[in-house]
Amino acid sequence: MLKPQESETRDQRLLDGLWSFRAGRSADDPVRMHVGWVWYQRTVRVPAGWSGQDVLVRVDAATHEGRVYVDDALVASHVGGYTPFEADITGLVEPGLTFRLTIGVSNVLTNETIPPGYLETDAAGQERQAYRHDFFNYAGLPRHVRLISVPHERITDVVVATRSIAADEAVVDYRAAASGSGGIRVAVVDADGTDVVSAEGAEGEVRVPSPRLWAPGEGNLYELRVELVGADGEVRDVYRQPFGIRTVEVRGTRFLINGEPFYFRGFGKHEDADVRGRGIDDALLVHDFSLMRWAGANSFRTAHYPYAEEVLDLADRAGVVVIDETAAVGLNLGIGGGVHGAARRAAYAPDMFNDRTRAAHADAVRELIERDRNHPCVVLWSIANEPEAAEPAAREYFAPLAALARELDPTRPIAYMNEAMAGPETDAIVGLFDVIGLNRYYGWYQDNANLAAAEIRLQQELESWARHHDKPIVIAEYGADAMPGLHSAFEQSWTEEYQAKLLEMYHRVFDRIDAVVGEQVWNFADFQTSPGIIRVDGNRKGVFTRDRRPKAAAHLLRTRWATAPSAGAAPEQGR
Ligand code: BDP
Repeated sequence: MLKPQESETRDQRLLDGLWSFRAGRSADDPVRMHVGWVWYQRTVRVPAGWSGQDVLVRVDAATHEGRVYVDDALVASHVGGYTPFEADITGLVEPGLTFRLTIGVSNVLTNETIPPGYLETDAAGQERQAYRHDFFNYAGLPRHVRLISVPHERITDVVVATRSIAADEAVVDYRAAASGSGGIRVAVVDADGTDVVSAEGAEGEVRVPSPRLWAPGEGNLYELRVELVGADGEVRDVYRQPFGIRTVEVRGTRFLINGEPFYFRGFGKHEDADVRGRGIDDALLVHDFSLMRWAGANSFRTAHYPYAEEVLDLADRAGVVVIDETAAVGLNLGIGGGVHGAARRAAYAPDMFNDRTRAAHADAVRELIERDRNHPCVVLWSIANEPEAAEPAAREYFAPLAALARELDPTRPIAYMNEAMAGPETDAIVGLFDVIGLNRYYGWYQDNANLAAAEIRLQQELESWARHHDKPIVIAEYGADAMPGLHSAFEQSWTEEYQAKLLEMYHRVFDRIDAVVGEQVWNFADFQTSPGIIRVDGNRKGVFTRDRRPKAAAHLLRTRWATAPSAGAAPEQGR
């Protein structure tokens, strides 16, 4: 789905600001723990200058299900909380006049939604939303709502991908879709605004001379200017799609960007901050990126859902590498509030994660890839976080999803993030993927406050993965909770020293294992979760506090990462 933009033929208004708000049930129902529908409403005036154009309304995210009404007419409904949807409302509104825009949003999660969850009724008769993922179920409208003006005959999709690169020329494939009868014409525009090459037709290739590659730390971008031209030669629509010229490939145990081995240094993140919850905030976004740069990070993972498109736009520009994840987190009955153990029943079953769950998961994969595939920052799709992966039925569940991701995007590798209950010999699905993503907590959930034992077990396990699978390993999570200001001279969990020492121990092990091509600490910053006995006003595994102040661990990372020889190079490894 195209991100809205202004051009010679297009316009948009962000409908940000305060809307009227009502939770769907009784007024004393505390909104924070509300389960079900809430309603946002405002009056919108369609700009008078938009006459003759089609008018769309686009919701960047309605978490987790949204319904859009223009006056009394339902114009769109959508399930899936982190991907956009839009409706053509041309026939219902008039330029210069106002209409009433109402958006209903439900936060309910079931076995058949992505992410999954379930409803419980407590002893007081109160219905509660329970879920198997470790972050607060912030819901509602966390991103922009837009009113959009587009020509009636218009460009509806653009896909750009690098086929090959060489010093003197890059070959870039493109594909555009349009409504109406016009023809497509494209031009590649460089950073100075100069057309470097052009082509005609809805699909084809362009050869870019002396390309300036997008690379880790170098956010070099081009634009593909796409024009829809009528039979009369008149330009009906113009859309400018930013893109980067770069290749991604997995070869043996190496992850290559532009043919060069890349080592991921960075974080699993969250869209989370005090007061605003998951709401988009440009200042926070810029601040997070500068803190990542300060720490020497070259990458992050959009744990555990697709982030706002603006996040990826900034990563493109900053040359920050992204592992892009669906919201499929919690497809695992063996994990509860962070504590891992054997599940008592099958996860993939008609009354649990079933065919409808998989259909919702397929939608999540499709909508993620269709939204984000033009971003050069995205180098790897993560189609699930910590699903049950040892049950043989996991293979049946995941094989079609992996195939779908490959079909939608043959240019990027795919992964899922594994948790420890499915080991190198019991994981039934790892063979479907190109990269092994591991989330490991030796020294925290296992061997707490015993780093010597944790080091031995971590090393043994990573060696075993490397022995059994010829694939690159990215450690997508490792870390420990730390309460800022808590210190100890002893090996004492929850202290800042322990968090830093644990990371240091992991780094020693990573540097001994050749197949490890990345380390992403869990988490960039402390974040809110549902209340629980192992959470202290949220998860404290951040190396920054929730208000973005560094703990001791952040300084340790800066020492290791900010001195790395180049943006993408591996640290000094015992290779
Ligand atoms: C992993 C999950 C992550 C949790 C983390 C933790 O992927 O979402 O927050 O553990 O327990 O299992 O801190």
